[in-house]
Amino acid sequence: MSEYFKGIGNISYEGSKSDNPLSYKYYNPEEVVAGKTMRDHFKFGLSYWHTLCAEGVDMFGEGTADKSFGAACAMDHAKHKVHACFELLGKMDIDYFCFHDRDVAPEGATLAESNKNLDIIVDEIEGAMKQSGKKLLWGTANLFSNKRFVHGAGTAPNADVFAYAAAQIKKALEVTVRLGGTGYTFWGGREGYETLLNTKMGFELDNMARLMHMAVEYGRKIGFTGDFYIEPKPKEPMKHQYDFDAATAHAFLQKYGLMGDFKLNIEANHATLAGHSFQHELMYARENGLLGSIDANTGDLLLGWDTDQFPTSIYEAAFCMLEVLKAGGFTTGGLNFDAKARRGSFDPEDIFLSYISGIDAYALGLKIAAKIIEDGRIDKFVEDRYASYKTGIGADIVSGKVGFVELEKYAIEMGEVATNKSGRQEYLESLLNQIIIG
Ligand code: XLS
Ligand code: CA
Ligand code: CA
Repeated sequence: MSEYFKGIGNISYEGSKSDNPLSYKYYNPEEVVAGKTMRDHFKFGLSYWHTLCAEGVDMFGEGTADKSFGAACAMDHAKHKVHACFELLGKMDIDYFCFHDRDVAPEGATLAESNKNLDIIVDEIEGAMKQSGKKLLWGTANLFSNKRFVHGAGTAPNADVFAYAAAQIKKALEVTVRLGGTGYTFWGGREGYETLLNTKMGFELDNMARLMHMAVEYGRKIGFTGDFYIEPKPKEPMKHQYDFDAATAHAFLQKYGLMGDFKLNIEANHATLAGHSFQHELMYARENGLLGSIDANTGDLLLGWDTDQFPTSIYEAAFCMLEVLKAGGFTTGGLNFDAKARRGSFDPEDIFLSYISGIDAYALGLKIAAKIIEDGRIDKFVEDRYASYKTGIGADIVSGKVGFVELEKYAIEMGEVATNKSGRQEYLESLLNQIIIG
């Protein structure tokens, strides 16, 4: 088997004093934090599309990174990508990967040919998985790149496109089950609209739900026991995407009776595009039992689009891991780096350096999150802030004992609200720094 990343050996934990750029400074996979090894907490995943496919093309320029892996033709290229992927997983000690059907195998002239191509490459992936012990976190179908999906897939105005999308998901589900994936993601890149002048919004949403019900029915039939995920994103490429944010996806799942089979795959960059913080989306998902998996990355606030950069902010990583710890950890999901090195970082080595930057940031984030919980002062502050609901009139409100009539009587007798306590935002922000630095 050829080696694609020659001269780069296994990346291992060398500690924070190491000056070897090709080592983990904080991620020590077997170190126990908050009762579990770091490896088990994170279930780190590699994104096939960015890592093996993206060559740094942007709207204004061609690729800068060579990801041809010395291949002669499309199918040969696909095979080389599989082995390059497993070399990276092995060298970086990453246990999981995620892919779209079209990332791994080229689209053929017909759907039957595309399926055949996929089967050939999935054989290759299955072999590499058996040999290495690496696992599939989630699978998905690319229902946004081909021009047939110009007006959407499940929400397309053309029923033939709906049928094609359904067929593609059927195959992607079969592949996910075959490879033991524990999640299946719906990211609706084209499921939205450019103008309401030509759009039946309600009908499109009904159709999206029809497609998802078909996926659940078929998936369960062929033995998929994992979770389906909706990955919210408000826009880009469409002006408006229906899975706008966690709360919108939640309302959709409830309306169409899909709760139970679906959870959410929360991506940091999509949260900020929706005008939320990453933590907001994660907290919303956790508090509603919907925290399924995470696409870890970051945007750039000055650019304002979906730049899918590797995350290096330890604050963001800490807030994220705080939600994961409070949720009791991942079940089917994990932490997939849906991220790519910048266009200017085009050396093969940059793939390693960028994963190291994200993985180390999350290792620090986990440790900070565990410290926040162990310290307990922030959680206690929040508990105390709502203490008035534990006794007296507050307890009566929560238990449903009182309504407007009783509350009016209470308010009249009370006169004015006697005390309102400070929210102490600045104190909490500096306490957080104190907990981090110690
Ligand atoms: C694009 C999305 C996509 C999904 C999978 O913005 O992040 O890559 O994660 O289809
Ligand atoms: Ca994503
Ligand atoms: Ca993204």
